Amino acid sequence: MSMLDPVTLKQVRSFAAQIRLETLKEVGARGFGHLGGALSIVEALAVLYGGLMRIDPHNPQWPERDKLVMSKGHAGPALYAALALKGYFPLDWLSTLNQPGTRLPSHCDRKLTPGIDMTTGSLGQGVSTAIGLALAQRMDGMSSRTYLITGDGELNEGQTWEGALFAPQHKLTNLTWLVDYNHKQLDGDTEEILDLGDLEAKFRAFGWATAAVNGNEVEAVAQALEAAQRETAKPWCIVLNTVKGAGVPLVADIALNHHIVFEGELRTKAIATMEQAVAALEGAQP
Ligand SMILES: Cc1ncc(C[n+]2csc(CCOP(=O)(O)OP(=O)(O)O)c2C)c(N)n1
Repeated sequence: MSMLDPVTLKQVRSFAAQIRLETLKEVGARGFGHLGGALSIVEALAVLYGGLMRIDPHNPQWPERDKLVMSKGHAGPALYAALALKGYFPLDWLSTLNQPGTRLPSHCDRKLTPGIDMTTGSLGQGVSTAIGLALAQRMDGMSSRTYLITGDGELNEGQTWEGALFAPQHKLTNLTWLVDYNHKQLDGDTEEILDLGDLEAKFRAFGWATAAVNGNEVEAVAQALEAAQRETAKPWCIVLNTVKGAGVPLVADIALNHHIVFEGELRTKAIATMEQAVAALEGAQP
């Protein structure tokens, strides 16, 4: 069933706002974290977990499920917020983020957190593991799919380009790669460090079916992901044009917002603004 009807889109927009709010509260409880790159992928997570992926939150190990590899593992907090809101684990786990003994570490760990399909954090490696999962799904005759999220700075890793060559050669139509093109990496702009240029054209040249969309707009993301599901010849790469810190101007306006201290007035104001946004969306008409 398409996610593009107005009622579903309204629900997904509301889900995105809730993911954003819970991410702020979660990182706020720890006082610091990778906030910028967690916020930029919220709409993608809202579409994936808000209806696009075939999943069962009450059975996280369901063999027939679609899988997600969050290769930019430092964005775990946004994914944890989505998983908690879907009921994979209690919401109050979120306040334990990155604390000693937590089941929600700073970076994703599939052995600790229900709903995390792959352990990540060493950038680049998730491309290879996602390809392995997609190949295995196909070899096992499953109709399930694998979704991969990488950063743009992450594409500095040569391993990612090996995967970019491999997947089209093997016609991995069950693999969809989302690149979070927020133009920022740890310590500067991608254009200054290693310019990626026209990323969509690069992936097309490697043999992928592609789209470049506003990655912070749920309708555009849903449209592209649904097109990828219909594809029968190539894997899809969706370039998400996003803003690092999207949806939270107080964070987006910080030039180096990769890993920030998030406490005091900044935390209070950002959370209060997001609470208002959640309330406004809940009352909105489709
Ligand atoms: C192999 C490896 N090298 C370095 C790091 C440290 N590191 C963590 S995040 C990051 C920047 C990633 O930038 P990008 O992929 O653009 O992420 P985003 O801006 O979307 O958060 C770096 C260098 C790492 N996690 N893994």
